[in-house]
Amino acid sequence: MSRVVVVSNRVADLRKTTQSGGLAVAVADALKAKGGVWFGWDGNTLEDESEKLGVDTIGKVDVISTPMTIEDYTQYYIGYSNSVLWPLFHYRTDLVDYRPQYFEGYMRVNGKFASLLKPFLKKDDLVWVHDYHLIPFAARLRALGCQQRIGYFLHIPFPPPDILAASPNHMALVESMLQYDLLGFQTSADMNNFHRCAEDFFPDAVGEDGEITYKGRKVRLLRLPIGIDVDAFIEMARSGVEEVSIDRMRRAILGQHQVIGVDRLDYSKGIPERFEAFSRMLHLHPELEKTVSFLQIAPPTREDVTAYSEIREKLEGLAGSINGKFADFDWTPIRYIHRPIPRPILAAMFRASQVGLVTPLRDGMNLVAKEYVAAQDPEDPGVLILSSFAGAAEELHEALIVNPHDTDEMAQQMYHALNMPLEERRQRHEKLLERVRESEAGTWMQNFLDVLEEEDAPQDAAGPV
Ligand code: ADQ
Repeated sequence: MSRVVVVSNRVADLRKTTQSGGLAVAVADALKAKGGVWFGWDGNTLEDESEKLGVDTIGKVDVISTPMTIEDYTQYYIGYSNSVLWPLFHYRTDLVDYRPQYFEGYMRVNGKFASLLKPFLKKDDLVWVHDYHLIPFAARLRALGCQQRIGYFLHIPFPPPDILAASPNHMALVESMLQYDLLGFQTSADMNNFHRCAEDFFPDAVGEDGEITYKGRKVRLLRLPIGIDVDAFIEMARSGVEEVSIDRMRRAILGQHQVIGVDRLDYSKGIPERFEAFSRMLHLHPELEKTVSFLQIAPPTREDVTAYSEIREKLEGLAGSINGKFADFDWTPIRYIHRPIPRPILAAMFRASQVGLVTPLRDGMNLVAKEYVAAQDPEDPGVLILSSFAGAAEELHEALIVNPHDTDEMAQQMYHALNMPLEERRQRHEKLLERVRESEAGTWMQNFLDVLEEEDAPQDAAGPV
């Protein structure tokens, strides 16, 4: 098979065990096993333009990384990617902070990245571009004359036409996506939304059977839910519990059930709604006093974006007021940790928790849902409560599915989960684990690349957009 070149905004540190971000976790797991090249930003910003490319080999992966200027970081990363595209694609038009210079920066950085990568590309490489930061990347590479097959996977939701149209650049975004050979989406809903956008915005785009033809170029569409390295996670959860540190943590909660939530600190994850629902359950069921606590682990991300510092303040206030209302000398109802936690400890914490709360307001997939399932002891598994607005809900039907906007329903389902008979828990868990295995990280990657490689002859470039 051809060499795989992964392109993402940020290259992950393949030596670290504390990646907190779905793309970093899933792609790192799959690429480390398979080998290839990973190209992206190294996480550093510089005052001035400079091309200090870093080239490093970690195991079977060649990592090529570049810093970016502060202006690029502000306009492309903080600006267009995270203050326009992220809220827009999560249906939060109210949070979109659009400025023309953000889009200029976005296009500029995609162009710079393409020029930096081009000298490293070989004729038969399969180029696999990831996520919303790099939508125009194929168009930029094509403009430089690159003829390789280029695929794209969107890790976040794709919105319907009337939401996408809120961005002044919606036509350019969709037209850029039509420059790829293959487009992968997390769910059929996302794929259908893209299809509708292409047909609504471009009457010349002709779509049928998972394909769209536009200006003589054919792009294939694929629904391919992302997954985790299941056996590695099971192993981590099993062996981690024996570690002294975890045991100490478990003893600290002895005699109590634990509900757990683990997310990057992001407004899309529905964390305040979850705190409210936990508080509502304690209010409705005073008999639960001192018998259950809620552990929320949420490391801050993107703190340069105002909406993220606001959510942090909001959560700290909420946790404080709920604890103020219910806590006692020997009981803290909500424990809130906001730093990254090594994955083996995270896995063990999942296993030690009777309920996993995964209740985003909107989420591409949500790997935490799959990790929680994999981490459980099959003999005495915990219960997953899952938002109907997470991509994972398209697969994980045996979870307790909730509407995260409905505090009462979430409170009731949490109570139901805490009291669910063992037999029902086992049955649900068995089925859920089967489903989690169907979309493992390794198979997900292989399936994408197999389809990307399928067409033998590269298509002619349709020209830059
Ligand atoms: P994210 O929005 O980052 O990913 P998610 O899929 O849940 O969301 O992945 C988060 C990952 O970070 C998980 O592997 C989790 O274990 C890890 N993590 C979270 N908190 C952590 C902590 N405190 N310490 C260590 N690790 C932590 C984006 C999309 C998702 C999509 C993924 C993958 O938003 O919808 O599922 O990409 O495509």
